[in-house]
Amino acid sequence: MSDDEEIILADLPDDELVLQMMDDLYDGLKEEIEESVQILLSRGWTPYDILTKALVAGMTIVGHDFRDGILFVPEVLLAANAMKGGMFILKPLLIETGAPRMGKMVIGTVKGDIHDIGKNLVGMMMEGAGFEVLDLGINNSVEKYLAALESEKPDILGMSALLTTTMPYMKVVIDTMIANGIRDDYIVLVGGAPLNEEFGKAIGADAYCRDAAVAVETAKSFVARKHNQMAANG
Ligand code: B12
Repeated sequence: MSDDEEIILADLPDDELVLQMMDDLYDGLKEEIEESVQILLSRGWTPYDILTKALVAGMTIVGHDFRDGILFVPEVLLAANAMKGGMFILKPLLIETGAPRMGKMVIGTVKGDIHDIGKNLVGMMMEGAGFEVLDLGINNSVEKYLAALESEKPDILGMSALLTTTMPYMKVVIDTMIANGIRDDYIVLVGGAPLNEEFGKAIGADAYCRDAAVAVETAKSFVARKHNQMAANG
């Protein structure tokens, strides 16, 4: 196909459309991403499959090329913006599952860190699974986390960090919770690309979750355990 010939997204079969979406995400084409998301929805794709198989998969490629110095911050910002366009369409659909209220989560990215795509995904998936989610946004200080715990009384605190320089701040938050005698009142889940299970253990979190699906499963099992304990204690 020549360059000036426009691709009609709706004419592409599913597999080609998904590949095209990865290209469009890479090029930061928000409108095309939004259109493709709508096309896949109209073809019966589940919001979850669109999110994971097209958007998250596409963002992974962007991530690799950013790491390797092929893409730079402005391009990645455009890609992130295109991804957000797609997520904005999917969010209400993911939430619309009518799942019973499972519990409440306060989630935020730690101080010094402005990455929020993964955190937003976790929040969306948690809402989709029936959790009430209060999103504190990015760049959260220990004071902001503690104030939200105090006012919202959630079951779960979720912290996100994407930088090796900001991930230690999670320990600052947990240590302050310990010092204030409130650590055990909450289930603390942590996540973000540079983290791993050992790090989660070392800083005293209840669990590290590698992705949003694991976050939902982990949250469900911890909340169930907490409710059982409460029932056993009368
Ligand atoms: C997009 C992006 C950006 C965008 C962010 C846009 C936005 N609104 O978020 C922009 C361009 C702004 C950006 C800026 C920077 N970035 Co950046 N960025 C990325 C990139 C390419 C993708 C991150 C992403 O969105 N991934 C997709 C999501 C879906 O995945 P995720 O975040 O990992 O989240 C999943 C899991 O980790 C988990 N999870 C995440 N959070 C949580 C929380 C909880 C509670 C749970 C349970 C689970 C969980 O579930 C999520 C969903 O499945 C990564 C590369 C990478 N491979 O991660 C670099 C990366 C994180 N960035 C990096 C860097 C260096 C920077 C900058 C310092 C660059 C600069 N020189 O200015 C700045 C930092 C600014 C700051 N102070 O924060 C480095 C970090 C390296 C390091 N060792 O610390 C990376 C790894 C790229 C690289 N290899 O060099 N970045």
